[in-house]
Amino acid sequence: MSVASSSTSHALVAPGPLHFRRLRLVQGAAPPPALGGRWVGAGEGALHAALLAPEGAVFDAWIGRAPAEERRHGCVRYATDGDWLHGIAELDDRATGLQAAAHRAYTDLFVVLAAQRCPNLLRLWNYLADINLEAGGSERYRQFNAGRQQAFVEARRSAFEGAPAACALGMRDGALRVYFLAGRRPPLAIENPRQVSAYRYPDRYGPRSPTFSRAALADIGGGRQALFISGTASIVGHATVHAGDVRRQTEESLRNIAAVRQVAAERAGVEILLGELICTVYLRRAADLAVVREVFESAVGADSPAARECIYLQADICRAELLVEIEAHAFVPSGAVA
Ligand code: 3EB
Repeated sequence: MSVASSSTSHALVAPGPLHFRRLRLVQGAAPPPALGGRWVGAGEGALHAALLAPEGAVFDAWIGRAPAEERRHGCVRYATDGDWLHGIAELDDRATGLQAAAHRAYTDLFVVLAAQRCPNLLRLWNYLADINLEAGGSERYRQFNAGRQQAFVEARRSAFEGAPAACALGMRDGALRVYFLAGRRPPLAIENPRQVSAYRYPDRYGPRSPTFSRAALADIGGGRQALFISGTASIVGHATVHAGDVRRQTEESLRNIAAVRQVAAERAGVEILLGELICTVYLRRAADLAVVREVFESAVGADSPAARECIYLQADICRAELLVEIEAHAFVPSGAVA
């Protein structure tokens, strides 16, 4: 990878660099020229979840080579620079039910990707209302899992080993929303040795398993690679641990992140520092903010970039006993190992 070649075919030419910025913005400010991203707190199409900290609004921006115009297909809005693609599939699930809406959103998203130069998913962020609600005989998260997995299988996408990194959170209301980031090259899927792979969860967690890997490692051009760590909670093996204890759940989530980081660092051939992670912490109960923040900041270092950059959102986690979930990504130099 460090050896430059003058005779590579066009298909092997390295992509332009992908950049990320977590921007704090005042309400009404124009979004920066990004491929796309996620507004929280306030801003155009912000998540239907309270931003507990920091105050104001945050835009998580994915930035390519040049500003790109927004295009549409079905329920998907997206923009691409030819090397990277960011999009949002958004669909009101009230008329059709959530399983059909998830199936439709993912089917549209896969049609968009199949027609692009960058068909490989790097990361997915799933948001849906009332995630733990029992509706029509099953929990809405399970309905979502059924529709999502069916769309992956029909599109001949990896629904098990090699599934993309993801998260799935419950919003206070609103349509199903799936944010996605894709590139030209497939990332390397990474699992957590402390946890059963989510796509192998036993069926007591639902007839169709969740479709995600614990993390993904991707070359993002410019001599850097990105580690995308999926939503990570207090699950060991496949069991929820520390029910009712938000402090212990936060500590266990951080142990899971440490385990994923360790595997990823071996694969990446470089160190991945905890204090350099860009994290989003989802809390079921706003009142837990102080405890979760204290545990998080003492783990990452109160003066670290991770503590400074972290955002805390109120959201429901996909198992009713879970009180906290942490997702993260990190950027590191490309390793010595090709
Ligand atoms: C878990 O580990 C917690 O359904 O896409 C984390 C990350 C979770 C992604 C998803 C769910 C998802 O099972 C929940």
